[in-house]
Amino acid sequence: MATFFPGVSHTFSEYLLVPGYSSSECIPANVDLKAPLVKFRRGEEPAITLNTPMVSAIMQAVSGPRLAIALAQEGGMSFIYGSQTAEDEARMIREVKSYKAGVVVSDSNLTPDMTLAEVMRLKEQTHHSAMPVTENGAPHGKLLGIVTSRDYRPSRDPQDKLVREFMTPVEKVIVAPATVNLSEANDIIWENKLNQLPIVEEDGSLVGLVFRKDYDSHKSNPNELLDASKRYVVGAGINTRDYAERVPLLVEAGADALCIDSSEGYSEWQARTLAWIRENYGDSVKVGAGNVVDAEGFRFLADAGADFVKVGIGGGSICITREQKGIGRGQASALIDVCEARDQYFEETGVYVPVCSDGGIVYDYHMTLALAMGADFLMLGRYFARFDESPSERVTVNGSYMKEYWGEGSARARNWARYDLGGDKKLSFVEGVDSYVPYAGPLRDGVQSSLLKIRSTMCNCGALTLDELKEKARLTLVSATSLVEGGAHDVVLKETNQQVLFNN
Ligand code: RVP
Repeated sequence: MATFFPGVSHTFSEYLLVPGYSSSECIPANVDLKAPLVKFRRGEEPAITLNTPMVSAIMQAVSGPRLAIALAQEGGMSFIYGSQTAEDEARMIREVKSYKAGVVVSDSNLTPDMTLAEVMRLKEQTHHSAMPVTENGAPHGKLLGIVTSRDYRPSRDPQDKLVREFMTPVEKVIVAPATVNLSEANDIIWENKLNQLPIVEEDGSLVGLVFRKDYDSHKSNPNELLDASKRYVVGAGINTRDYAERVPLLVEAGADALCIDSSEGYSEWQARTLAWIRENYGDSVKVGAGNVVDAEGFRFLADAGADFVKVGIGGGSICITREQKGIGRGQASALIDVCEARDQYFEETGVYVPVCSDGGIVYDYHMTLALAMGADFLMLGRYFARFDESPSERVTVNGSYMKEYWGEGSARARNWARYDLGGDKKLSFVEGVDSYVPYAGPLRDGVQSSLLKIRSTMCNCGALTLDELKEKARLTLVSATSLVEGGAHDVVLKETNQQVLFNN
């Protein structure tokens, strides 16, 4: 006879936190959001601790190098998507690891043969007023000059005027060598009254640009997540098929942690992948596994050697696995069950295996709920896809700014290796959709606003750390009618409010 899980399976929106006593110490500024990323023994420290308990989803529409850098600056971590060649994924890891804080790799590069009309079009797309000119237009090509808005008059100059005719040639540009540090670069900027300073290698190839405005923002990244060599921390997705070729390239590129990306992780494929990594790298390579939705799945992966375990099947905003296959579980119930199993495992073995709640976070308060239910950190897709730094272009749909967001199981992603039933396209069917999400501006503003809400709710629960939140949180299930009571009701909303609610 089949096993029936007791009770109903619930999700985040069905819960609320009941406030507890908060002392005068409990103010958002005193809240510490540090969280373990990987397993550790009782009394020891984890090898990687997040400063912000957020990681970005292993997805083409979410985790590219630009978002990885922006998120590490806020204390979280990205897992670069694995649904690309191992070489391309390793290149993205290298891009994050070699990123010099404050040095921007330009995404609007010109060639000398481009016309003023093309420059204007690029400027409109990227909003960048300073554009380097390189030999072949590549971000790290040989620097030939620079174009800023002082170099042309858009309404007077002919539209077919060539960049080579109006750029400031490299001989007249103040540049700094790649060995310069950020503080020295800043001094050069100030002494010469520059807005930007190109950094070049000895052979003249462009490393990137330091902008006057960015120096100050770098100085104000007190939360940034750095490795021992002061490089940004970044992770990478892997699958259960080509790990023998992919893992060495990612490790070589400097990935700080790996994560098996799969829709369902309670499988022999995952155990084999973990075993291979342990045989070849011992504990030096950190690797998470998943996804599971119950205690049995957790224990299987913890015993198999996972450094963290990811929870969630079918709760992702773009995910239709539950509709297509009828597998999954309400995210809150799955999470509560797995976190209980983690605590029991810790009791028994003295090894704490962190749990990541993956998918289904819609409102900021869902983040606090997930952390209160026991999650050590959260994986978010839709949330990060909305920001400037996600890989997709911003588009206008029905008069509103949107970003594109598609599932790794959608036809668009072509990520058949994510499904462990042989990784063969012929054996697969779509489990995800292609969609738009409302554009939400720079990651930094969005994350800081979400963290403020988390901190403030934690204070209402009398918790100054995530461990305290887990211990002190008091959760209650809510009825469908009290859900209605919780939103604005029985009033006619003005448009300004609707915009605020829409952008949440
Ligand atoms: P969300 O944050 O709700 O957008 O969910 C993101 C998560 O959804 C991912 O981390 C992953 O677990 C899951 N996902 C990604 N692609 C698909 C799919 O195509 N079904 N699901």
